[in-house]
Amino acid sequence: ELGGRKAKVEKMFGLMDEFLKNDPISLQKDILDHVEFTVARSRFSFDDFEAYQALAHSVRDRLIERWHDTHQYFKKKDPKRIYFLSLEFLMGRSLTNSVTNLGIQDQYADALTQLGFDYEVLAEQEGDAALGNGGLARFAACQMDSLATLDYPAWGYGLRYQYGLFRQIIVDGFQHEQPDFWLNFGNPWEIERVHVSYPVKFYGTVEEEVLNGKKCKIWIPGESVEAVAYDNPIPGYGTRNAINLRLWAAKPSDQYDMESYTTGDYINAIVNRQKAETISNVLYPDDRSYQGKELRLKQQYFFVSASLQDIMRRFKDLHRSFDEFPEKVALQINDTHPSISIAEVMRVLVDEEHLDWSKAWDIACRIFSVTIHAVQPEGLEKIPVDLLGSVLPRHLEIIYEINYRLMEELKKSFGQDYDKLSRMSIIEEGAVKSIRMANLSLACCHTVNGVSRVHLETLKTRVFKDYYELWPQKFQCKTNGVTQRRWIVVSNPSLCSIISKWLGTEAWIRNVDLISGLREYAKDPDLHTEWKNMKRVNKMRLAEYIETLTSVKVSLDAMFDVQIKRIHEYKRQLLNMLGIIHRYDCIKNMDESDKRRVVPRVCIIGGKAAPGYEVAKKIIKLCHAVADKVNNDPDVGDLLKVVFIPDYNVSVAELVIPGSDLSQHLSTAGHEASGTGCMKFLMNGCLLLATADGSAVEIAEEIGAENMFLFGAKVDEVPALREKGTTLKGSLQFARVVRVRIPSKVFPVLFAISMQFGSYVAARCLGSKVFLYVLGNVRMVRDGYFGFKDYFKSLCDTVEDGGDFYLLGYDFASYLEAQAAADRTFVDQEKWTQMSILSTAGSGKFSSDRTIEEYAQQSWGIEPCKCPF
Ligand code: GL9
Repeated sequence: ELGGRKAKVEKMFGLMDEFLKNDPISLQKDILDHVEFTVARSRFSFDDFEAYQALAHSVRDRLIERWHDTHQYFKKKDPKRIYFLSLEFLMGRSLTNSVTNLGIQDQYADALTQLGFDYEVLAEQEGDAALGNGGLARFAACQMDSLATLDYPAWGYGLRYQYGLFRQIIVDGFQHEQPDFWLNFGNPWEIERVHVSYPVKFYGTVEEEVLNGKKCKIWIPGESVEAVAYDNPIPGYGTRNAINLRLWAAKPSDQYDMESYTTGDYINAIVNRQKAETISNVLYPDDRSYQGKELRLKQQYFFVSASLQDIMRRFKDLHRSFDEFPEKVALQINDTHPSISIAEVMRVLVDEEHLDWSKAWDIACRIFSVTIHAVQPEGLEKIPVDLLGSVLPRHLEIIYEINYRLMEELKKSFGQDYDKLSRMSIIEEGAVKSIRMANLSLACCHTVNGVSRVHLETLKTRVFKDYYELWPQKFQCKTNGVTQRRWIVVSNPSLCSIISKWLGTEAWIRNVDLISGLREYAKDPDLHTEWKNMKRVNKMRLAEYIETLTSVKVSLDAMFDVQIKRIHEYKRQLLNMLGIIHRYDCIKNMDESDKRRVVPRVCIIGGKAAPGYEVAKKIIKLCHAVADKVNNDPDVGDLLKVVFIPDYNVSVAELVIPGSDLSQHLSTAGHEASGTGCMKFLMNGCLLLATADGSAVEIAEEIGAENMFLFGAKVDEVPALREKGTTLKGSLQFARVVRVRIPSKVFPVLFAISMQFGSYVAARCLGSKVFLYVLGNVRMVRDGYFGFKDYFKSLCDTVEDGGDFYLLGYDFASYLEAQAAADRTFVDQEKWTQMSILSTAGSGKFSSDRTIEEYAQQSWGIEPCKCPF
């Protein structure tokens, strides 16, 4: 009977078109079908949002088609697969990215025009999928794009949060958080897989059992929650491959609370069942400090357990023995968040598959690799032993066993060096006994990756020094990258055409090294004209956006100077603010002839502060307080505008980055593991003003330090500067701005003297005059010049009384110099444009395609598996 059905289906297929058609008529028909049958509106009456939904569904059909073929092909070829485990993916919008990667954007635009719709308008209807906090999560999304494009047999696994990262709204200049219930209007980009579901267990006890005369442990769980798969196809560019990002949602399981049913408490049993869903409800919005939260641990184990069941099922479909597991499976742990998977693999192999411990451990060590995204040891996750023991009792035992064996091995190398042993132990003793998840990863993973060269160095010499000395070969540098598909092709189509035109090919979209070919034309006046026009049009779009959101009108002739990223003390948005205050103060002190020489600026800041991060929230308020004063000061006019862009997210970045002239990356050296925003700006030809930190060091090598504005203390100078305890305190007695004319030869002497007395002096030429500034800007904030005196006090203390841990005082002078250099260069538009072209031309290394190739070859040992067209 089965055979008969197969024959009928094959006959049917013979009648169908081989693939969905992509000519404008077929697309229109498909869109209208979806209006009528998916969105269930009349094809004679539907609005923009409904049109977007229908459009999205027609794209989704095309994605599914490729996605099926890809997975069938993977199944047939059975290559080694990479499974990318990440608690966060920041996908943003999918529509334009999908049609671009499918190569049918023009056809869709035509089809819609013929239906009387504008593609751009419909694309704006889509909300952002913000299932992540920031850089780490967006990097995961860029990597998925590269994995698909480079035809790697890859799967992403994560959590399908119902609430993404909070929406930021600004009320009177203060940040407020609102829930992001992003699934409210449906999500056409996912496919619900009701049949792909696995039970995930929690709590309970561990018991001993005798099996075939051997003692074994079994876990008797106390709670079971069902994990249901939602698949998100990820199309590659210029290939038929579309890979899968599988996100898990928690659903109550029938076995959730058997007890209450049997005792007849029906209503309570149902209410309790519902609690299961809370596991995947909400993304933790603090990017670093969620230590010790039970729900967080449950989220981690929930997605890890479901993913591993899925991976093992797929493996067992084709293979009998786990001996082959490492030849078929590579598991990538994105930061320490999914590292409980190491204990889970051991539990499954030992308790369920009955492998010997050492055999199981050997397998685990061959499949896992980890990437660390943090710099500070405090950023590494620790789980209190009591918590782990209650939620995952068997896993705690397993971790103890791993640690016991590790310590025995270490004793062979280090003898009785108990200090070292206790530093390297997976278990941290102390007031709260905890599991160090990073050490668990280090003990097991064959590769430990840093995200930039500077970062790897920090891992080797500070954070994981002991481990590095023991296993140097494990440590590798994989400098981050971003996908040029989203960050140029999708978000800056005019730049994309210029690049393709001048290179005479679109091949750079898949092979980004070719982009260096632009260097040859860096001085070409025709290219300059096109480049400047492109920038101006993008600035216009951004200016309109700014005006709609903030009612501030900005001049297109001004330099658009941008700092967008999470608000963090180490990222030093406060340094930017002090620079702006300083600029404002200078302008206020100028006469008309001086003013004519000032380069007008629009200072744009955007970013979210973690809801519980008070200092960061004060910085946001300061931006607004300064903006209020500056933007309404008739003495200033267009010379300076300050704009805070609310609710920064991926889509906002796609709009802002192409429209900016200068971007700021101000982290205190040694604090930004990599930074990826800077790479997006670089690709878009925005000049960088940056400290020598994270990936900026490598950017300088690629484009030449002379093509960016570098400033500030170097990584290896920072500890000594902190030691000296330099603070801003000394400078407070001084006036705000002292205007004197002095010959520039005297500057170094003045700097030296001022350092002696613990104050900071900056000198700068503006117009015909030389100014000598003594840093008193903090004092202006403290004295209430911008209002909210009491509120800002503690913020001022962080730089004045708090020891200035992030060295704002020390770096201020060189920051101002870098800013002055940017001003001087901007006046020379030819020079600026040339530097801008050289930035884009030098951005090739910072494609996530390069990053993924390095991971594939050096860590995962996987080969491309290209689905034939
Ligand atoms: C981060 C680092 O801080 C960044 O420097 C790095 O570029 C990215 C990606 O590797 O990872 N680690 C981290 O926790 N975040 C990062 O951005 N924070 C967020 O994702 C909010």
